[in-house]
Amino acid sequence: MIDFCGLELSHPVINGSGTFDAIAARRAFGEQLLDEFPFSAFVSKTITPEPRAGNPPPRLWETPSGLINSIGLPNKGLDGFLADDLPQLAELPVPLIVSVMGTSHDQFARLVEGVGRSDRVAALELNVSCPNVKSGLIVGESPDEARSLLERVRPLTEKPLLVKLTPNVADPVPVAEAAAEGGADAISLINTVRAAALAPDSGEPWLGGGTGGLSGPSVRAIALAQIGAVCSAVSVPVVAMGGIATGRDAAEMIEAGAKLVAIGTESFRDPAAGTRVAEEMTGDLARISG
Ligand code: RRO
Repeated sequence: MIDFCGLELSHPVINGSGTFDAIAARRAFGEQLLDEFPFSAFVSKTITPEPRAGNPPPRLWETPSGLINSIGLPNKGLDGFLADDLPQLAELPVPLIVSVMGTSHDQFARLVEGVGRSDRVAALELNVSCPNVKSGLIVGESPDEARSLLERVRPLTEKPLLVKLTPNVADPVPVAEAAAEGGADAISLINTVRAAALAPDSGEPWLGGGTGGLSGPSVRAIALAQIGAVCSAVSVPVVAMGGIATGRDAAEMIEAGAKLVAIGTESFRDPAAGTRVAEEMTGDLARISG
């Protein structure tokens, strides 16, 4: 068992927010999903206070070694999530971490209070790093903003607060340090790397949202560098994500100092990737650390 902010996890592999739809997966795979759930904790798709339709299509573009998304945060809003999704996610056999995003401190506060009071929720992740929504708030890019957001929401729940950071800064370390000083219990990184794709025929932007965020194997080396730097700087646990597809990839993140790893884009290719990576990484860790 791994202790992560007081949560007892059976192995170190969780999912990256928004990359595994557990409700749809249960419809597709039935009760087998619950018997063989690929992650040791489940992170929900990010929710906002009010419902959102998301960005116009197309929303995806495949690169030679990655995926650009411009999903734009479609979700049912806080009330819809609490009424429809939360009861279903609470049936998963692992602790539930709910990801939230607001465009102001007040919105974050409403989400933390609303989600935090449910005893079905084990922890919250503050998404301060979505590349596809013009939030008007630069929390994830500014240490001062990160600290003041945490100071505002920290008193509103006793549950662990993770903060998901963006790689779209020169250096994520000062933002991670400020979030930890403000009361974050853990840091997760990286979110997607800002990216663009042009339609082959017209040369116009392909994605309905204009630009998007790149994930998958192409970002793993960037993630490894940023995660290593953040792990050296903060004492709170770090959840590492960014292009992890094999046990070896995961083991390198643990060697860099991460406590947990998260699988994102690889789950679209292999829905059982979480289980596979958890099995593979034990041997890879032994080999790496000699
Ligand atoms: O929904 C999205 O477009 C999205 C989000 Br909220 C995020 O945090 N990261 C991402 O790549 N896409």
